[in-house]
Amino acid sequence: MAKIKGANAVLDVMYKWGIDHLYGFPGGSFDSTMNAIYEMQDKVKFIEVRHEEAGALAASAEYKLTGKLGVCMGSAGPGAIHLMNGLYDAKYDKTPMVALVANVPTPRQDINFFQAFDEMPWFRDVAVWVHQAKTKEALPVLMDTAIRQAYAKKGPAVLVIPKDFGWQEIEDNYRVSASNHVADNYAAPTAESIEAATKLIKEAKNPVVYFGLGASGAADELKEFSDKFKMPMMSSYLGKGIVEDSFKPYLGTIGRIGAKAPNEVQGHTDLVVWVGNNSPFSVLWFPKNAKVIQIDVDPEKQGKRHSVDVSILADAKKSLRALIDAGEAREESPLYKAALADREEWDAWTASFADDHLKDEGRVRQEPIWDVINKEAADNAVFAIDVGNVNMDHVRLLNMNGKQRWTTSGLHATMGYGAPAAVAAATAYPDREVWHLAGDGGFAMMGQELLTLARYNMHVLTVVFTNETLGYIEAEQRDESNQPLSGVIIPDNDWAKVAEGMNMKAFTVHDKAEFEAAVEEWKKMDGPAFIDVKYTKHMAYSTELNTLDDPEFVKYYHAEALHPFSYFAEKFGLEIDAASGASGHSEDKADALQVQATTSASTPETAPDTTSGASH
Ligand SMILES: Cc1cc2nc3c(=O)[nH]c(=O)nc-3n(C[C@H](O)[C@H](O)[C@H](O)COP(=O)(O)OP(=O)(O)OC[C@H]3O[C@@H](n4cnc5c(N)ncnc54)[C@H](O)[C@@H]3O)c2cc1C
Ligand SMILES: Cc1ncc(C[n+]2csc(CCOP(=O)(O)OP(=O)(O)O)c2C)c(N)n1
Ligand SMILES: [Mg+2]
Repeated sequence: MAKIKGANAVLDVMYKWGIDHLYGFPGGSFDSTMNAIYEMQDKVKFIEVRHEEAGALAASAEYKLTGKLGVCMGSAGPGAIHLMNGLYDAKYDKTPMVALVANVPTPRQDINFFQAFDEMPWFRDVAVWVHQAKTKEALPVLMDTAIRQAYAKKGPAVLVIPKDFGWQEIEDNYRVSASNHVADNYAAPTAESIEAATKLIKEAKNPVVYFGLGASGAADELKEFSDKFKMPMMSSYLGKGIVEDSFKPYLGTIGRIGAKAPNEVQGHTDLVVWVGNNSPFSVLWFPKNAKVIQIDVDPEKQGKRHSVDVSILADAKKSLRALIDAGEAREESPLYKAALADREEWDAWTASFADDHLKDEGRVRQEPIWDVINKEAADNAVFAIDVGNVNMDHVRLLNMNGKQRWTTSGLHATMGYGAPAAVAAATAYPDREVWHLAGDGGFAMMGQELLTLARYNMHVLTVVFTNETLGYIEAEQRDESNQPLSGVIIPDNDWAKVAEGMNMKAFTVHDKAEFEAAVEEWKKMDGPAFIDVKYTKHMAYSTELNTLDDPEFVKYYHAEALHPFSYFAEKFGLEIDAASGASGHSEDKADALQVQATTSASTPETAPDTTSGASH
């Protein structure tokens, strides 16, 4: 019988699952695995990141972008701990991934040896499955199990490899279950649930669709559904990009980062068709007495965020198709007309700044920069988005076409996600353009990964929006809690010099023309480039406040051309119970709504909630 070393067997199993690379960083406890990486370099590419957290975030981003599981590694002790943030990102965004963690040789594990820890308890909270091999023969079996567990439970699986087992030989007769892996195949809806939902759709006055990432395979059905039943559509943030932004009835994302129309429209519906969406902020939205048809494949999600009248425990695509086929076409409702007009005005207002680039104390505004990104990004570009105001700019200003891909750290929302995600994007899609977009604070957290982008000559454009502040938190301190700004300053830096020092062509730009020229330079290049945009320090329009009746608000946001929602309501004959706009909510209110949403069996007869934003 042929023999194979334990660590080689682990990589061999991975390879047989179709995974030909992993992200990592060596350590003494990983000597046997590093040796396997060396010996198997023809099959498995080792992408050497500069921080284990970056490797873990890259592995998480890889599945989010491609649907294929990513693998990362961290050596015993500090290397293992550094993985944690990436593992939590995967846990909260329901992302399959495998982390290989080293441990010191078995005889040294219980004697307080250098970097010897009982690592299993560390990972128990975050991992969907965690196991340390007790025999060398178990290694390939456990790797096969880790991959199956990660896919099945949609989260990170952790395999701890004692160093000595990695060196030792085992018989090369283990079985790999890769060929038995089947893609998710969720149920079709029951006839009863479709009948009940169709009745609600027929009876509703002002129905809307609210979809999320669970609808990602159902873009055509969403559009057909919206068109047939004349429902405006809104999404969670992770729902962005499923339906192209140019589809007018898709208003965008609800929440603090979203645009004005979706935040206003949500407060005036009487029926929500809630599709594959578990947005944590949604407990704050929609009238409490609005009826809900919820389509989700996970029974635990049914009724979690709002009281539900018809639960459809089934796949989004199949359910929407069944509803389209079963229902009668509807006329445009007053809310539908008001919604589209509200969006149109917002689009025109946004576009009006596209060339008005130095309005804010001589620094370039968001719109001109994103106008260039919209024009220059390839039709199949991939966007790696960090965490901060960049999420707001991305969701409001990037016109995605349905073919482009993007990723961020959704629920865990960790700063520093962008650079590792760019590494993953460039690895998974070497022939596509990758745009890494980050604030100065987020970039400073994981900026060392420019070294990785440069070393592997990845065609990634890193754009850093330098506003010299942790803007997302600055806006929250000012708008939400009205407190003095505290701890938000980031001293300005010559970020381009930093990037040049990391072997990258770099530019500093101050206006639209300079930005455009720098982007075009990069597009002609083969590898990475870096642009430091000296960006506006002025915060983007606050949908959280949205107090268009306040002259100070209007002046600060240059919002003279915008109307409050009541204007559109009146114009299209929509009866509204309360003026929409200001949120004025608190976390306490969110908690109260959560309790209401998860405990009420019947729909409470209470006044509509007019909350517009989300306090994060
Ligand atoms: C700085 C920052 C600010 C943010 N602000 C906002 C905000 O203002 N608004 C906002 O919405 N989000 C915001 N987010 C993102 C937020 O934290 C969540 O990550 C996001 O809302 C979750 O989106 P989701 O529910 O669509 O995805 P997920 O959490 O992945 O949920 C998907 C749902 O779909 C279901 N599903 C899966 N497959 C199917 C299928 N085939 N058919 C049917 N159902 C299926 C799942 O069971 C699940 O319930 C922000 C993130 C950041 C980083
Ligand atoms: C690791 C981590 N620490 C803190 C936060 C809280 N947080 C969210 S956004 C943000 C500010 C982001 O600042 P920057 O990257 O400069 O972007 P800006 O909002 O200024 O565009 C902070 C501190 C976080 N999400 N992740
Ligand atoms: Mg900043």
